[in-house]
Amino acid sequence: SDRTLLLAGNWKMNHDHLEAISAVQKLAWALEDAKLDDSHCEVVVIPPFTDIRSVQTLVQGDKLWLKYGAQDVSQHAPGAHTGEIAASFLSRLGCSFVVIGHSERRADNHETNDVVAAKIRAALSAELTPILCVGESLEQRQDKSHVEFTLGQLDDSLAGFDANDLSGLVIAYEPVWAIGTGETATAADAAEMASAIRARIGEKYGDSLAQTTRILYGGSVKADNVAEIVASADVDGALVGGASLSGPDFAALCKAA
Ligand code: G2H
Repeated sequence: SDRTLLLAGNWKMNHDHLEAISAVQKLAWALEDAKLDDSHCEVVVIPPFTDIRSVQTLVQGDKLWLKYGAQDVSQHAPGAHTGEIAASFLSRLGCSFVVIGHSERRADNHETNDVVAAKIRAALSAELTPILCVGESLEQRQDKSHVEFTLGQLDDSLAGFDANDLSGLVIAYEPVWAIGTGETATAADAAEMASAIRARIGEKYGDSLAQTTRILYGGSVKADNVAEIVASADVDGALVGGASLSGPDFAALCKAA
């Protein structure tokens, strides 16, 4: 496809700001050693909020080609919302992307599809690219309601938007049962859901958005399974947790993709 391969490293709650500097520096060196550049893929690191300023300083200071983003964003505009982080703050720190609706936040922080939709709206208004996460539980996979459930999450998370709003949107299909468990969906499972998601985007927003939307797979992606996963026509990259924490490991994964 014409879509640029996207490899996004979601660090989750790992690495403080000092560890972040070292991890990004090592990633940059390893990407250089592997002779990778942005003609092969887009590489994104997604650290905790407290690391972002340090990552910005390093990326801009050393003119690194990798991009960075945040793991969450407030749905609110700046104001009286204790503990929240506004989308405009993230874009001012040079963030390109923001993960929205990760299953860990849906589970731990009771994020509903309505909240996810509001966060997407906030991100878009600050010119951040949302990485919208959707995906089913093990129970839903077993009773075969996984496609219906995941497309329902997609519909509800995108309620109220039109095709113009959503240009550039990234969707990550992350089956909950494959996250951090060592269980990976098969490449065929990932391909099936990615093509169902693309078809649904096409039905609702038209073919042009369907063809430009990047769809990632996430859930225990590693250097030794990434190639098979991104070989599917509808899978445009990966959202990587554990295997993105070490710079050299993540660079190896990017090279293998
Ligand atoms: C899924 C993924 C990244 P991991 O959550 O978002 O994490 O690769 O550790 O399963």
